[in-house]
Amino acid sequence: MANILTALQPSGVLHIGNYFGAIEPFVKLQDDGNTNFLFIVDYHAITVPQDPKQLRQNILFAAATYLAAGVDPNKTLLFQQSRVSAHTELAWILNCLTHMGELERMTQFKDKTRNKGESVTVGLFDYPVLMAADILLYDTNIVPVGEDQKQHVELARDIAERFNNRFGETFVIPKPHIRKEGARVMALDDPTSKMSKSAASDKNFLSLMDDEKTVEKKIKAAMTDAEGTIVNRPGRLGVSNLMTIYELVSGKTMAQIEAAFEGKGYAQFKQDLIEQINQFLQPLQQRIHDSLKDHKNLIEILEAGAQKAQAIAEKKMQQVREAIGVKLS
Ligand code: AQP
Repeated sequence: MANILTALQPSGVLHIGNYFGAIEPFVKLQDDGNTNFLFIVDYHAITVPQDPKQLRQNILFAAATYLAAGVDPNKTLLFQQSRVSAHTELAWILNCLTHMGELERMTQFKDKTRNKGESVTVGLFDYPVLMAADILLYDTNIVPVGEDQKQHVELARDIAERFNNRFGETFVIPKPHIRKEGARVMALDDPTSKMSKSAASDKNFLSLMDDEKTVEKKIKAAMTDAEGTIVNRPGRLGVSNLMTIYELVSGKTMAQIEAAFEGKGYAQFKQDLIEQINQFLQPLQQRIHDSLKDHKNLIEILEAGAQKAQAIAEKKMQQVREAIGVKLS
């Protein structure tokens, strides 16, 4: 029995990297008699500019996607981060234990701020501390995440250990849970960087809502190399990435994929990949549409989740306030 927790930003329509990196691994752990927390980190999303109307839609869309992916609100607390104010309160306290140098070393911060000059917000810099608060509030044991978030979970562990050493045992030390294949789905148009929903070009990602024509266009344009074989080898970034996507959506192994396409070229491989992706996406999209139709139900599920989460988080905050000496008795 463990506490399992993951979260996703409503910063755009979720992509297959988010699905296979975080949502599917979470859903697989959901049935093991664990206590499950899945939330929509809207306060993380505003670390970069968001249009308020679009943000509201993205929050509902994220909730509908989780339900469509198999998240069961009877087994999982599904809620919006902004509805539980303890997340930001704990983040402030943890800020006072976190070193500037630790945040400066975060590779996601470096990637997201490249060429941005002075317009980078303090919120984006501080993002990993809010994420540490998200995790530590709920005595989390396991955090299913994509490879890109491993460094942030490790920082949460370091902060928890520091807090426990200074103020006494308060936080559980969490562990990242990273799948072997598909932990880092790369961008279709640049396989040296990860697929990202807020990328400047929509050729970067395969959205969970892409229709057949869009999938076809994106896969046909996806970067490969001059070799022309369907063989997964280190250094063949574009081809290996497409083969990984094939593996994820079809459930086949790399060896099976290599055998099926031996002696065949990119045109045939890409055509088959397009079909596999569409077969995977269409039923999921149908379920997302069905869920979105019942707007009221989505809001009720999020609200019920928030109320339960608030009660758990407030208990932990009382312990924290007492430990650091701000609670008077
Ligand atoms: N390319 C990826 N491959 C595998 N897993 C991925 N994840 C993200 N990209 C990939 C995992 O999805 C979960 C949710 O991520 P997030 O929404 O909190 O933010 P992120 O990691 O910054 O993801 P994006 O898509 O790149 O969002 P933007 O563009 O808004 O920053 C995490 O578990 C993450 O590891």
